[in-house]
Amino acid sequence: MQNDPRHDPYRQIAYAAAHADEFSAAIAGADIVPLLMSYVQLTGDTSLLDEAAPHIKGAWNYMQTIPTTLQNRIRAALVQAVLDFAERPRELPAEPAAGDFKKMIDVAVGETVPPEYVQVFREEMLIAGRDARTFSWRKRPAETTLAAFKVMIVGAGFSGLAMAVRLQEAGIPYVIVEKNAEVGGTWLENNYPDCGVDTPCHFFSYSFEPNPDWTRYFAKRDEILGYILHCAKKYDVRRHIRFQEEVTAAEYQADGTWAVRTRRADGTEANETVNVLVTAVGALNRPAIPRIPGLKDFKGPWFHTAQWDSKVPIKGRNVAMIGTGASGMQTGPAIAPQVGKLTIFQRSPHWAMKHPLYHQEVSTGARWAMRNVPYYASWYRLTLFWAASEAFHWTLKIDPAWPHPKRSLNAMNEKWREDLTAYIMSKVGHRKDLLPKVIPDYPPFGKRMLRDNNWYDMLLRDNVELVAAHVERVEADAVVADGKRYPADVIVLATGFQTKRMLSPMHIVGAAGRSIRELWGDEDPRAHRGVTVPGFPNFYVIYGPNTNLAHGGSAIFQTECQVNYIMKALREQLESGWDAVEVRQEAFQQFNDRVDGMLANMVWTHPGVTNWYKNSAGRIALNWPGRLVDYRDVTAEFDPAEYHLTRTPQSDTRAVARKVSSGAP
Ligand code: N01
Repeated sequence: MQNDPRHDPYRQIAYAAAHADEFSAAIAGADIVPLLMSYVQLTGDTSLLDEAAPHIKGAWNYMQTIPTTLQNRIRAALVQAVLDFAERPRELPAEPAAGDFKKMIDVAVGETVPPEYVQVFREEMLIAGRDARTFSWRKRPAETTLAAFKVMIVGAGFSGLAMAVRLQEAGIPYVIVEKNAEVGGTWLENNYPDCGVDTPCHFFSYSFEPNPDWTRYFAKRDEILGYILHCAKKYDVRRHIRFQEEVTAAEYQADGTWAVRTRRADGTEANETVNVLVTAVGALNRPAIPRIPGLKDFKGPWFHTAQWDSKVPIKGRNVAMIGTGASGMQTGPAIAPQVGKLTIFQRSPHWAMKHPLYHQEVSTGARWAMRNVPYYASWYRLTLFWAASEAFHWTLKIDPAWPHPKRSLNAMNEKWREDLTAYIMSKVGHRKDLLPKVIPDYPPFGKRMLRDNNWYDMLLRDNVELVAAHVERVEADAVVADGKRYPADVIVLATGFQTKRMLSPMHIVGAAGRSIRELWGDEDPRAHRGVTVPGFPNFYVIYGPNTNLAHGGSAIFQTECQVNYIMKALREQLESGWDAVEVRQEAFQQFNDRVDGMLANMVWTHPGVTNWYKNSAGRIALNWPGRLVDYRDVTAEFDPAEYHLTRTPQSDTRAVARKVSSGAP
């Protein structure tokens, strides 16, 4: 990852200079703010920055009004700077001077960001093609120590692969056990019509593997899966993956190892011993199939969006779709033009916003710039980091003095409500029958904010009916809601995932013989820093409790934070020769008290809201309450004082090593 030639500014300069006409033509269609930052970083000349600053009002690329004449000057100055560097090669500064960097960030996003962002942006941006998160040993263990150690990762989705990449970098042996026949996790499994991401994908990608070739700002499933496949191949992870094998159980052993039981697709079972178990199974992995009476007796096909059956014909048929979350928002508008009738059953409406880039393709000029203009892709990613999360996190906090606590949280949230309502009115305002069904009564962001995928336009179609009523039962050929029968040939369940029964159905048993289910129950998972659990030594969870981002941001950022933390824990273990690393109860408690305190005034706890983050006691078990930069801080360092670090009494490391390498239970 270090010094990847694709992001090497020297290579980019040489290429751009050698293709000067192409360069000028391409950047005419690229975004002006990252071009400006490229120029400033290349030259150190901040004069154009000062001129442009008053015209940049926000971090999305459509939030700038830089006059054309100034834009032309910026583009010309950049071309000149690149040609000049190519003609008189010299050393580029590793990164902008400290004061300039902060100033550049502020101008790029159109507001003054708190100083703590400088460090996180440095890590995110791959400045000068350098991966700031590269793993390094303080005192590299002996090769024999490393060779005798083994980590098992459960799952080869985004998280499992990120973990694998870093383990590989450190030279720590590992295996990935993956239940599917291919990598990709949720992005492999979910293949419903129009499935895609609602986080801008230049940010929804690994920091160490920027993809200059995204064809859309919000990519669809096949392109995302293609990216994951590319990463698995490029980082040579595939040979460590055992496909079509599922971890069914894992039990911690007195010698500090985990005895893991797996089941292969052919039904055979195997046992294996490893030193460390890392679960990377995601939270949106096990479909939630609602217990609707009669569903099993429905005579037509029915399936969950995450198990879309493309062999089932839907053309011209009566399709009933239950659920109107992110999956339904994409599926419904995609299938409505094909089906005979689409009846949508909505339990509660979601807020959905229009995003100018949601349906747009990335211009060829911008793609050229991502690949060939030094620093462009990094600065573009930085603006997204801000725009898609940090810029508005503060607006999700409940203002205790706010006079309209039922419908909104604070003045800014009320403004969101007004704007979103106006948008809905602009779409379906003339349909008095629809309006009361589609305007939520809870504050915006209480459930995950959706991007309008032509949902409201779809509702206006003659062959679409929105039923805002309780689904009572399913009959052989119909769905019954509030006493009325709605004929159906096919039922689509867009009903989400079993998010709170985390790590289910794996049976994971910790040090005192206590299972994770006994500890967490069905809906109250908790972990230290989202990653470690008392009583479960040498065990790490990625996308664990209270790590989900519900306001925006990128789940991959969170994953990289967790991987960084786990790597530092492993470093401590391997450099110091500990057999067991187990979080202390007090540290865990303190962290969880802090998280619960932070959550107490966040929108998801609002009493009028139901969402997949909240358990029946009202506790938010899934979400990280803070900003991304806060989670980065929480996971930046591994503090040994928070852990019991032990050598087991029977610590004959050679015996353990023999056991691990033989795989014996
Ligand atoms: O699931 P959901 P999802 N009877 O839980 C309804 C990510 N994602 O798969 O809101 C009737 O949000 C339920 O009703 P209610 C993203 O993080 C991202 O759509 O509980 N209805 C709701 O309408 C997202 O948040 C993308 O009242 C029932 C729906 O089913 C997460 O995945 C795309 C019901 C479930 O919505 C989950 O999204 C897809 C019942 N018995 C997913 N049970 C993008 O990036 C449930 N519902 C674009």
